[in-house]
Amino acid sequence: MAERYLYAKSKQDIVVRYPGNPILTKNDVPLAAKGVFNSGIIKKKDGKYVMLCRVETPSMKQFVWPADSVDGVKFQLRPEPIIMPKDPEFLEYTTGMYYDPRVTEIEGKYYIIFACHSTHSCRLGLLRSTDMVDFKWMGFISEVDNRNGVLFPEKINGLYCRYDRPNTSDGRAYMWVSYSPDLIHWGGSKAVALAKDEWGWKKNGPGAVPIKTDKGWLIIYHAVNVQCAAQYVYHLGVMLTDLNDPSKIIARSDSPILSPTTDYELNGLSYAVVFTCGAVLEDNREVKIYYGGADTVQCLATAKLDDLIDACFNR
Ligand code: BMA
Repeated sequence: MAERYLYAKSKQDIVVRYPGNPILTKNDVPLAAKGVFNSGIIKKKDGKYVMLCRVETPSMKQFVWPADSVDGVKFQLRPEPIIMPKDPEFLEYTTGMYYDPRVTEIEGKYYIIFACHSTHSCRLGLLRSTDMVDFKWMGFISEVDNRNGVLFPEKINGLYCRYDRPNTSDGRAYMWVSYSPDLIHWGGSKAVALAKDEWGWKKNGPGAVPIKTDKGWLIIYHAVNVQCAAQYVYHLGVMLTDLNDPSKIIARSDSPILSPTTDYELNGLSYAVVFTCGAVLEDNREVKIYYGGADTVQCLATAKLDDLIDACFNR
């Protein structure tokens, strides 16, 4: 038991919180907001970062709001959020709740998967952009009760690949992989990672866009345990999957790499949440992990890529 605790402690130490956290709060949003969190991120070829922020207003309206940065730390929200599609398919479905965007660059184009709510529960929607300024609606890409869609940055065996998190009838949820020839029609679905660890027995789901390494795809995911009968606690974990078959787990950390412990992770619109929608691998092999704290503020932490890989092997 003592050994296990020491393990967890050392793993959490490999992820270093940015001392100036949170990097964005509701005060940075150009309208009355309750929170800004769970933001997707992309570092473009020109070295500039664009974050797609989840902004929530006091009346529970949600916006996907771009923010720019030259250093990946200081972000400035643009004057306007992304104008959501006028497409009849979209308008008929949505209740104005869309959130948790993930941005993936594939073959020079940017694709954004986000969760979209309606009376039929949650589905995944897809936007495309060539410049991270204009965004084009591509359609819904899942049935209902599915969220946390994340695209891989390249095709695998000639097909686009994604992880997502459909709910299961027992009230639990875990990561699945699916494939598509055109990003719209998906199949070949397979469960990847069952929710099983003590700190993630209730649910797990993809977080950041997978990072390609010579040891496999590095997956930074969220994992949930329930404390005191009703309290969900969201952690981050890491695993490595096979480069040609992302349903095969090569190695998986047996303890979280980040758990809610600071005030801005424990206290907010929700209690005890760290939740990532994006990470950036820098040239010096530092990984910037962007994460929401307590469903209220946007935070940043860093880790060395090699430490994250070692964590997967429980080294
Ligand atoms: C998940 C998602 C996230 C949220 C998290 C914690 O299911 O809905 O948007 O951050 O719950 O509340």
